[in-house]
Amino acid sequence: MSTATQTTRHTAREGYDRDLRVAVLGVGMMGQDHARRLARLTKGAELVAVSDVDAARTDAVAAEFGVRALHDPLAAVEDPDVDAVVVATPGFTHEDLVLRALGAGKHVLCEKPLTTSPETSRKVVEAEHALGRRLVQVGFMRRFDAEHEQLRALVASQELGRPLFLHSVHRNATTPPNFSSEMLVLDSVVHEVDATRFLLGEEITAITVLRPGRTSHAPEGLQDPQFVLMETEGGTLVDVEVFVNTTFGYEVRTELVAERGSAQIGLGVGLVRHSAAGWGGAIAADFKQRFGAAYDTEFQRWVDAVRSGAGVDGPGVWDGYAAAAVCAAGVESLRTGRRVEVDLGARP
Ligand code: ISE
Repeated sequence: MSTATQTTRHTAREGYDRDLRVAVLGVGMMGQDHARRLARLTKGAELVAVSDVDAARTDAVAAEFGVRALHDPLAAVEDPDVDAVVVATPGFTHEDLVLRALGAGKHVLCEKPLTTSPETSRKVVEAEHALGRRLVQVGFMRRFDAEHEQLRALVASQELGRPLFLHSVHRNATTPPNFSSEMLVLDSVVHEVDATRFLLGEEITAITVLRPGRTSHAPEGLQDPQFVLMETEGGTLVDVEVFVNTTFGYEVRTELVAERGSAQIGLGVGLVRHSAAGWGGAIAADFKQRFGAAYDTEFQRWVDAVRSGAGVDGPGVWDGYAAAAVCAAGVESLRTGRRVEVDLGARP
């Protein structure tokens, strides 16, 4: 090709015909995992920088991957040598970072929550809408899990008829320090909210959060477990047992009950061993292990979508807003003990 006709596409609007230069903001447990993924696994992406409020951690992670250490995440968002950012900082920083990224025309993959309230998430929805193009994807990784995709396809095929119930279990071995009762809803049940919307293709219209007896393994003051009941616009009832100090492992299961049959995902039936000790298999230790492949797929599809010019391939700002609205209603129900209705308002 002659020089005169050569073009290099590299704008957020048109896509990229070179590797996408990505910065990871927040390199705690999840951000480090994503930095490793981008540096070692995701095709078409180049990890170029990391940033964290903890300067020593920023320097250590930057050195591990041989990339720039940027001590101010807002500067990283506006850096001309960064095309896209992964936001893995604490939730309360997301609003500012995502709005700045939109202002700078940068692509974003934002870990959940999109922001910490429905009002601020709505602001992000409006800001992206005003730009007229999709720049923000929200990190609900379950949508990239093969079993979740299969269950969604089964529902969509209507082979089993109308969905009547989803029965879900969400169990963690332990919680990090300072995990509050509200965080069971905001941090854990938020995935069930998105999974429900994904699996059924319907909005959630009401939520009730009940307080069963507490496990003795929960830190003082933590309401663990909780029992959540959600209602969808189509009349499906969704119950979730969320129990985050089981002490032994990570379990996420969902059973669909429909008019003509039922289907279950998350049984974790990998290797089944028989020995003098009995028979059985292994339980995943945590969500990084259980959903590792889903995160890998999520990142590859996001990078492919950004490079192609599509921008987003997965949950977007509306999904982040809907999850924030249902979870805020869930926190109100946890506090009052009452059923709380959810009204998302009009979608722009
Ligand atoms: C954690 O923040 C996650 O996002 C995990 O997927 C979830 O299972 C866990 O309960 C949360 O604390």
